[in-house]
Amino acid sequence: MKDILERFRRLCVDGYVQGWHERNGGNLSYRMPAEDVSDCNDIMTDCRSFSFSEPIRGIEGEYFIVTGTGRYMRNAEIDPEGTFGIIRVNDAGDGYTVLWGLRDSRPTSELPTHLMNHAVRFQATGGRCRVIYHAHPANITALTYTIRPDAKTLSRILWQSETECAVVFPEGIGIVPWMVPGGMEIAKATCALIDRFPAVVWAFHGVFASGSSFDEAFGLMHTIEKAAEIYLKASAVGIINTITDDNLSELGKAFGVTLNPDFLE
Ligand code: 2HA
Ligand code: ZN
Repeated sequence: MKDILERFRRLCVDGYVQGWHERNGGNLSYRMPAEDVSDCNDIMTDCRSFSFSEPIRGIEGEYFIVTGTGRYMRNAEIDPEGTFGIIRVNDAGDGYTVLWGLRDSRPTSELPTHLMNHAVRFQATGGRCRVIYHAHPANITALTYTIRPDAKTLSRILWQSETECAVVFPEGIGIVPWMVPGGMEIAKATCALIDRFPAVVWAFHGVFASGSSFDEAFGLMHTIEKAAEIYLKASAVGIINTITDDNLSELGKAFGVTLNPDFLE
């Protein structure tokens, strides 16, 4: 299999092994640079075309690898062609063509969120962002039942729950209150936050994480989930001390990152 498809598959399997992809939960997309497109040229053929419910700006003519709707990350190992595929968004940005894979399937129900997030994150990162990853990790989802859906509250809890967090996501993490998944409305709500934050939590559902590489997106998801796990464990026993705002400022200085000043006290 092509190297880029192998690397895409590896993240699917790694997420499944973490327990983040029950049944058909979660989905993944990757914006292909020109070198990946030319490497995959010999396996791509125009198969089927579909329309979006409304045009999506900023990704016209782009190629993506995406997981399929109803498909299980668990099966990426044994059935890559049935689990994910390559699509090209048409030049008008109002539909796409499947070029490889997605056998008997279509792209994920969260395709609008993925593609709109790619458009926004591309701008926000000067073109570096390539990966959008949605997963259902248990601890960060559980945490959303215990707080108001507020980015400052969530970001401070995570920063204080694991020393690396403030360095990994100094901007903080966004949160969307509960909404019906799978459509344009939740896509727009997520996009409104992902220009400022590298990841957005969906209350009572899961997380959308972004990255310039599979490592970065997976690592961000992993860091968020681990911090949430530590917080829930510490809360269950009783938190009597924590990482202070002075400590957070010291971390920022030591690692040369600017923590979101709105989230410091
Ligand atoms: O089932 O995760 O949000 C795929 C999903 C929908
Ligand atoms: Zn989901």
